[in-house]
Amino acid sequence: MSDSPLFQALISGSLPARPGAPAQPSARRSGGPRPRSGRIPLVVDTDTAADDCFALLAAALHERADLKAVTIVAGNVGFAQQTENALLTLELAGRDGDVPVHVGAARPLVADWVSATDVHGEDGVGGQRRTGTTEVDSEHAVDALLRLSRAYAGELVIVAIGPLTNIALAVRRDEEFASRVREIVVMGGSINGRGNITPAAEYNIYVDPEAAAIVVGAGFPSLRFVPWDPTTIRDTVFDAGRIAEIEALGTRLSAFFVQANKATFAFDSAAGIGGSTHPDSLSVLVALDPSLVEVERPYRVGVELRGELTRGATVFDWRSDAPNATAIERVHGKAFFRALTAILTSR
Ligand SMILES: [Ca+2]
Repeated sequence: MSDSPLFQALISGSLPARPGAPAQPSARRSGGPRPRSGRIPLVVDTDTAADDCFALLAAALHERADLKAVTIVAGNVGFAQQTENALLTLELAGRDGDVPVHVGAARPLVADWVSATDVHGEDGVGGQRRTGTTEVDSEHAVDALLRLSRAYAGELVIVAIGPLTNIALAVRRDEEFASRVREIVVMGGSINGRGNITPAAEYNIYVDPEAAAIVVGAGFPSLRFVPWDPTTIRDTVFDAGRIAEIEALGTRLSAFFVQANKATFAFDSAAGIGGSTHPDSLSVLVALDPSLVEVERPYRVGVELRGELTRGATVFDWRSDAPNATAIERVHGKAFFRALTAILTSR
């Protein structure tokens, strides 16, 4: 499908949007973050390893972000290690003890946990360890999500960059939860049918497809997907030249980035991608800066739960008259690189 003229026209933006879709592909479907106070109340739900860390740096340090909490979900690497990685990242950002870390679901709803240590290394941070002793908050991640959705009703933005277990549990705990969230940006799925953990499924959705199915059916006022393919592996690849640019920044955060990114860079390069990919940090930055988005279209998203070969695949129905989400199909890659390097330059 990805080689078809129709699909190529669609992803290149040369195809007119279908009737009823926004006239401009990059037009926002609904009320995105337009912060009244200039800063967006934000929660990042994360399986913290590698690019999750850089996403947390952006959330902790970007001038438009008011990071209220980090919530941890089962995913990339060992659960306790992910929590350590989040605390390490906040320490490096100078935000440990300031931004609470809440531990959430330590396994998917139904499926067995599947790690991504082959991609990100055993610990996901290249052996780096924190020096501080800040502890996690005693409140469960799902309770924190529900509380913050009430405290910032109509304003809260959630960026979900791991499997969707915590978000689905919040949806099931409180039927009004989704309606109180201004926007949720989900890193997951692919709009061209190409997965990364299986031929058909992207990792975050594959690990907990039942949770993903709950989230796409929850009625969030604005649900935006940052897909793996093609967006991430076309627009956010950092090749060796870009990694060298980051290393040359000479900051503590740039050194952290280079070390934490090494395993992913090696894996993705061996997979023929041409460098490391940064879907999680992209997800945070598009939530904060709409100008990074070049093409975004409405879809009705479904999740395959039973397919013999396709469990965990996302189906982006481009023909539906009842979209439940948008997909960010193309971003300004150079501007994204500049935005992330600005974060890495700041400390
Ligand atoms: Ca992640």
